[in-house]
Amino acid sequence: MAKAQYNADSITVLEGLEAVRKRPGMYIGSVGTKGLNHLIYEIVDNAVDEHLAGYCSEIWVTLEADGSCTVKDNGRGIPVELHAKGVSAERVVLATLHAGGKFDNNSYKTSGGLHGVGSSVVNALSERLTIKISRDGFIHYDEYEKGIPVVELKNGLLPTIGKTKATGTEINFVPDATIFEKTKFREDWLKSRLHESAYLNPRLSLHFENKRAGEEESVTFCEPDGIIAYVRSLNHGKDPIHEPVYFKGSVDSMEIEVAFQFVDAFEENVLGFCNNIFTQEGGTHLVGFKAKFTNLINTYARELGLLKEKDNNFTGPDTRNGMTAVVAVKHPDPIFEGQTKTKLASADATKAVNAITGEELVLFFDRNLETLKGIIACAEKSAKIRKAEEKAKTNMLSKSKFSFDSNGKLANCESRDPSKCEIFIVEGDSAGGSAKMGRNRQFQAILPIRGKILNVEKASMDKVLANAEIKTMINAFGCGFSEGYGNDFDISKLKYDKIILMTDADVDGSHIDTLLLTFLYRFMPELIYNGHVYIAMPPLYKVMPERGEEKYLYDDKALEEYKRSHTGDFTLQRYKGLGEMDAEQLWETTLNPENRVLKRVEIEDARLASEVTELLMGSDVPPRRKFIYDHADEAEIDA
Ligand code: TSJ
Repeated sequence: MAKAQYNADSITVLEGLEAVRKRPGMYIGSVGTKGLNHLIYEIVDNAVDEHLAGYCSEIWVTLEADGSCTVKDNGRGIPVELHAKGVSAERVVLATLHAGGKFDNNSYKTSGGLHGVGSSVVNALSERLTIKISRDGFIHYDEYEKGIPVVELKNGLLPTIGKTKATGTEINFVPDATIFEKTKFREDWLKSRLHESAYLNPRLSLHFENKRAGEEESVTFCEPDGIIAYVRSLNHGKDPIHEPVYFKGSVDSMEIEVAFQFVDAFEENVLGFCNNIFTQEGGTHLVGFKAKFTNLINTYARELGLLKEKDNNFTGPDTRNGMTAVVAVKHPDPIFEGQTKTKLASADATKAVNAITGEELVLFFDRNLETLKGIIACAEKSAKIRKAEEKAKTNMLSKSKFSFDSNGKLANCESRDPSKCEIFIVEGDSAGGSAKMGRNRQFQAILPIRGKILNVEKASMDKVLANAEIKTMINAFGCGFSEGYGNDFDISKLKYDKIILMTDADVDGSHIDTLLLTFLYRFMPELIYNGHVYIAMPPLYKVMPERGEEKYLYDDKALEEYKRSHTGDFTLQRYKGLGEMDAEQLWETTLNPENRVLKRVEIEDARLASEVTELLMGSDVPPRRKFIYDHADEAEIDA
């Protein structure tokens, strides 16, 4: 097909695309699976914006059998008429960096901003992208390769490929395999993201369909109860002490929505969103909510005589002990900062959320005294153990500084250069023993742990810190930890570049992984954010052919492949656990950076960890294998 004529504008466009393709990480964060999945979120966010503008009620997201992704909505359809630059407006949206919003009067845009990178970025990073726009009675068609249009315009307008009474936008794209390390979209992350959008947009239906061979599935996410349902689902399987509390309000052009519910557990789970974007690093909206909440609880506790004159106020974390909350704000012009630009910085959000929380919660608590008392009881429990914790922590830290005994089982490495060092957390003493013998002691440390570590979600902090395995890990990593009232975490003191979880490929092993991830996520989340945490993938099989080389196989796909391609007899050995391998085999298959397979843990894995525990513990078949096969293509061989 003939290419469009080049003029000054199209040269600017090409330069823009070139910039995106040269430094994709700058636009989408990474060229790994996370960045890859972001492509879909960006496109979906455009459709969600159409919903926010009031014109779209359904979004369909399909993972196609050919590896591409289709996103379709029933909105107005991207404008196709001639734009000022002499081409269809669609071209301007899809092929100009940071375009979009130009025709848009929707004031709470998600896409095209700091988080949404703009559909043109997706276009630039796609081998092929096709778009069908149903609008004005016709289906208008356009197509791009690596962001460059391959359809010839007539008088600047798109060709039509049919008539229709419907309206909407449909995009199909194939991510560029020369840009991305992997091109297989992560289905579980996508579904959880779509579900999140459903909770945040109660009048929107999001239909997910997976058409990839062997993975066929279709599910619709629709949550008419919105963030109330979100809080309920976050508390699924826990013991709530009251029904969710919900309130909303607006200040100036900001809209604020809050839902919360306390559970009987020592944990705090407050999620913030701004314009549908999850604010991972928190920010001003949460500051406003938390400050007013703490202030109200202390005021009520004194009024009710539950705090006496001599008593100190509850701390912020005390008043949020057991709280699960979603704070969602809509801001016409949000400012984001922080390492990952997921911290809301707009100062007016603090004031607005503070004000609405004050007004609405007073109304609620005055009418619901029992709930209020239940919440104050949670704060009392927290304050009580806080003192014990402070003591436990001081004891532990002072002891650990001088004594080595809680590091007794650690076989440290010789190098003191953290950038080269690795620590393996190994399940079981026998595998730990083999690992100690098989490792490269120059840079590999081995820390065997016995049985199941404490589930930190369920335990109070003093118990957590009294747990021997946890003490040993905190000591070994060297970077302290952050939790609740204190933050002693300092990543610059981390002694190992890679923290590698090495457990059996069975239900117990995966439970241990989950517990370890939960611990790391709660106490040292930066280790996960910064990509220091890995899961070792020991082989599942060894094949010993009558003729030819012995081989280790890491998943069932590899076994099938081997059976298909290998002629002649062979013996198949199935590894059930790490303990079945001797030191040499363990080195060869799981420790040696030349051969081993490591899966890097991304933050979504940790966020999903508790759901995964349920999945893994609730089934008869050893499902970790399935879980890992589902993600086997994720595994990276680090050579
Ligand atoms: F941008 C995109 F390609 F990523 C994309 C945009 C992908 C998908 C699946 C949907 C959309 C999209 C855009 N859906 N709906 C819209 N709406 C508009 O772009 C639109 C329509 C009409 C008007 C108007 O003022 O008449 C304005 C806008 C921004």
